Amino acid sequence: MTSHSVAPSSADVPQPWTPPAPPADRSQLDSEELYSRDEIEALQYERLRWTLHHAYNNVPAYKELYDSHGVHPRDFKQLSDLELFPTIDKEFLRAAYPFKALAVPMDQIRRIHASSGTTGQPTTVAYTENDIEMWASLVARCMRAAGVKPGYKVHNAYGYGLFTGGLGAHYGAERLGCAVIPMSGGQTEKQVQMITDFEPEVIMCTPTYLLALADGFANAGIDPKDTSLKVAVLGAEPWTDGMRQEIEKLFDLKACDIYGLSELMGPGVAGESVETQDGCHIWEDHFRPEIIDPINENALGDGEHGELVFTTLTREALPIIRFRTHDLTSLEPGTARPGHRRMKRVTGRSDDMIILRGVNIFPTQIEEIALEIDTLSPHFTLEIARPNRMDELTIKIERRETATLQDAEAGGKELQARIKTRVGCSCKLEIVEPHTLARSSGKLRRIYDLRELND
Ligand code: DLL
Repeated sequence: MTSHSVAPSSADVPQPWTPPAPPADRSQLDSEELYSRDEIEALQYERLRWTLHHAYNNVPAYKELYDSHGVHPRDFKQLSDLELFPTIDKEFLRAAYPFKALAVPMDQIRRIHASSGTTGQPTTVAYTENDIEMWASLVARCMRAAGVKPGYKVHNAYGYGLFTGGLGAHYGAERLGCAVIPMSGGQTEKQVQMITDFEPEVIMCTPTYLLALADGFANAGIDPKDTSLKVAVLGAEPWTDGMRQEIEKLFDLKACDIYGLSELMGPGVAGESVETQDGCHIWEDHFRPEIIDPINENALGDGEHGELVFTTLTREALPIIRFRTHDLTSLEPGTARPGHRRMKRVTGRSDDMIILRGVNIFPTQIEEIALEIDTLSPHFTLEIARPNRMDELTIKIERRETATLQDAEAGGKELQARIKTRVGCSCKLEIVEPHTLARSSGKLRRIYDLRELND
């Protein structure tokens, strides 16, 4: 039997994080948001020591992993020593399914979610009371940074249920002092009605679902610009600045990014500030990010593009140490919150990348280029097929309603040419009529791999 304890065994190791009471004025920043880089790193050091001991003492899988690599939490003497500890990935959590990675006994668990499992068997995500409080306060931070104010009404169209999006956003909005409308995903006509009747200032959903909602408004004869919405807090899938401009123009609102993943907590690991709109600040008082080369795992410096790896600093139920996210991005100095580093927009997941005759392609690259061409819409899919033993990529893209087919075809040629020069691959193109491609109901699937059908 493992003896579980949230407090570490060695007297020399710092105590776990305890949540502060919510401030009387909820529009105020948390004090940690204003910490300097030095203060953040000092806090990270203390919290990492706690996390390493907590995981080693209470989760046999971490103990086995570290013992087999000949490392011990005592070896952590400065921040850079984190690299001594091996990385983990989804496999580590799958092997511990359902509850073997928990570092506290079940009577301290208050919530259990599961990761979406789109890439295989689901993994468990569990929270203590403090974990839920931390999560709510970080989502509230992201919302406040995005321009949401206490007293606003929030239409929450992230999916409720095992997915962390719905309940994560919900608790954050309440924590900020907002009135939440727990709409969940889907039922677009109903969403249009609720937004029209309840007049929320804020919408939270995936960027592609907001595009689907714009269609829903148009079908109801309503210009999305005439809705009450002023702020959109969008995430859960990669999107581009071109998409932000599209959405801001369509709805006449400000759109900010929110990033997170279930394994770490859910939404709210990082959030974008409306003043700068220059990428998400990672809340480094609770998460320590690193960037590594996805092939050889070598550490990469700030500004270098690679795979994002995260360590939780305060999570009690499920401490996560050096988790490989497969998300590709870079770390940049903080701006609106100078002590916390920013992450550039995620270009994509390494497992969402199309490799076409040796060239790596992400849907975000296509999105960025398509949105530069004013006869083409943001609605497209990518089909990969192997008709004659050679991989072929076909982009199906809807013309804009305002463009003729002829103009859209000229735009399509331009798209192919720009993809050739900027991404380095040739592709086929099909212009399709408006409203013919499937719309998003949450995370949008853009890639259809038909190669197995051709083999
Ligand atoms: O998608 C959590 C979330 C919910 C984030 C609502 C933001 C808003 P998972 O289902 O575990 O959790 O998926 C996590 O989604 O590793 C990224 O690949 C992708 N992702 C999430 N947010 C962003 C974003 C939620 N803002 C995976 N930009 C992550 C790009 C994102 N990709």
